[in-house]
Amino acid sequence: QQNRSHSVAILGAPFSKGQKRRGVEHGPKAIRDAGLVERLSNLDYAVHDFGDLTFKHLEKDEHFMHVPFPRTVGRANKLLSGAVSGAVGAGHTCIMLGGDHSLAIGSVEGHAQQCPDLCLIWVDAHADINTPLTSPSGNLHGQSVAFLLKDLQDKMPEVPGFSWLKPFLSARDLVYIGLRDVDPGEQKQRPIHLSFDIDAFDPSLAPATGTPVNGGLTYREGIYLTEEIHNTGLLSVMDVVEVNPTLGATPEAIEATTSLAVDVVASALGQTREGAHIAFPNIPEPK
Ligand code: EXY
Ligand code: MN
Ligand code: MN
Repeated sequence: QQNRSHSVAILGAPFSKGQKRRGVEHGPKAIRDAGLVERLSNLDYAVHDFGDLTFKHLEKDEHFMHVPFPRTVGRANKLLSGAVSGAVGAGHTCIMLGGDHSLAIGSVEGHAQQCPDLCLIWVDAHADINTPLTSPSGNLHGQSVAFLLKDLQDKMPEVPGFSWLKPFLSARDLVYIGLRDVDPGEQKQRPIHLSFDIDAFDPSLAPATGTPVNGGLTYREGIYLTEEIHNTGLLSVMDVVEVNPTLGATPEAIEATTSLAVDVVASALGQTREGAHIAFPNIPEPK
């Protein structure tokens, strides 16, 4: 694929106010500590680690209906949007390390500033398409998609902190997984935004996350999916969210989750299970 010597931007977003469990703000450090930069460098990418964004917790931020921290979440996403837009505008493929999944609002919005024709692939145990009026928990990480979709505009109240955001995505810009018969003329070359919630995997593989649900993706299914996305050559931004290193029962459980996060990023960026197709110019011979 085209990606050799292509540049990758890594953007840490240590933010957890889109849900009520603390710890997911340590996701970026945990994924870096699991060796992300080295893995991508070994795939021949020029890796630019932009470090972590600094988010402000607003003191005065009353609930909106039963939604906690609306202004804090809105402001964090506005900041993230600018950072993702800047990274994509500078020509990088951008990897956003969350943090909770409310961050997809700003990540996708910033991506869309540079690539208005993007399509969105949402890999998750959850649909994250509640509105404040349908949400059982109030948590914004379960509502990200509703903020993005034009189709839901008349179902969405005005949430404080989000006046900067105009919904821009159509339901048809969200990808289906499982299509089996697509004609050549139906294929569209569009930049892909892959929003990968680690809780899409089975909890036996990704235990260190806040809302695990049994019956998730196997390792093979998850890696197959990211390999196929790499093969399109169209990956532009990827979110990896909901890794919570404080929630593993054992150090092994935490390590399993963080190294899985590194594996899906490496796979989305072209690491293949049979080897990375980096040419060996001369096979060494014994003297
Ligand atoms: N659907 C539930 C809610 O809206 O509260 C649970 C959402 C969990 C969201 C997780 C991270 O993907
Ligand atoms: Mn999610
Ligand atoms: Mn989820």
